[in-house]
Amino acid sequence: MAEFTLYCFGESGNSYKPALMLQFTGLDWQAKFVDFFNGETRTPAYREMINEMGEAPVLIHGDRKFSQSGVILDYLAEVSGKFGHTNDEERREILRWMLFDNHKFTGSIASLRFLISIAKTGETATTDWLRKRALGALAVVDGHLANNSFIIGKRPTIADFSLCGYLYYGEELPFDLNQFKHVQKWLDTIRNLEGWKHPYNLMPRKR
Ligand SMILES: N[C@@H](CCC(=O)N[C@@H](CS)C(=O)NCC(=O)O)C(=O)O
Repeated sequence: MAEFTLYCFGESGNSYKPALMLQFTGLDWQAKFVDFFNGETRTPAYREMINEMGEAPVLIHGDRKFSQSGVILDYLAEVSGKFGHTNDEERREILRWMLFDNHKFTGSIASLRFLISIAKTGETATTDWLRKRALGALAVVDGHLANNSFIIGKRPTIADFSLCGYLYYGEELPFDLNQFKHVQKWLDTIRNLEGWKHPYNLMPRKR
């Protein structure tokens, strides 16, 4: 039995964020498959036993349980001593970018990918709105990375792992990432860090 268990599934970029962190830190972890596509996260049992919010990821460490990828990343930085802040200013910068990620960046990119590539709704007023919002948020991050190798400067932190969570899904992304040159370079740099794996090689899938 591994020290850490991550409830996750391959298609979940939000789960990929802590899975990547577990991978980069070298912590002893195992994945526990969540059958999202058959409704597991919406069952009363999941909400009662695993996560009242009805979401993956969830991290189990001994008798402690965490949900929300940002909280899990923060906890893993604390227990591993890696990829976290070294002072209060960095702590706030990391928090600032992870909040931006959860709200506007992942919030729009993940929803757009779900509608177009998984639910296959076709183009609608909702996807049009989400695409504009996703591209706007990507432009913000691209502009920031024009002057910074990583999100809070010269070294990777949990803010990078949070923001990059959905960007390795290639053709499932319903927009052209090539227009964001600095984002592309940053993704390549993260891809070259020791231990990097694609989400589908890191987390289980059943489809
Ligand atoms: N803000 C949350 C988002 C988690 C989330 O939306 N998870 C999705 C999978 S990527 C989920 O489990 N959805 C379940 C549902 O909507 O029923 C986080 O960062 O952990």
